[in-house]
Amino acid sequence: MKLIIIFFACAAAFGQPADDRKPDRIISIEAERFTYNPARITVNPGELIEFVLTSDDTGHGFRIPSAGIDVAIPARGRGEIRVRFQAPASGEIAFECSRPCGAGHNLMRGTILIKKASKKS
Ligand SMILES: [Cu+2]
Repeated sequence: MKLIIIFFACAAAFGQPADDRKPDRIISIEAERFTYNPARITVNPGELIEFVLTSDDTGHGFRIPSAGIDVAIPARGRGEIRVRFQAPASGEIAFECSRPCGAGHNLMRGTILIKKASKKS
């Protein structure tokens, strides 16, 4: 029983990207009412992405529901927040603002598109 618990504890630990790993790609996104720039991002399958998030006005949020990511982006002039995301093998991943920021808050969304793996000939 103990072994099973240890196994799951290790699996959970390895499931999160360790801080000393070098990201495959660093992508800066600027949030402003009520959009992200860029709002559509294309990455390679399986890449470890580090997002650098800043705001050009008020505080915003950055949530990737399918990855369990939800961080607050500080208001303009208050710095940046970095968050890592491991791209899956395929698909389209939605992200959205998670901090009420005004009338267009519910429209503040974006997409991470995973490139199709190129077939070897
Ligand atoms: Cu918002």
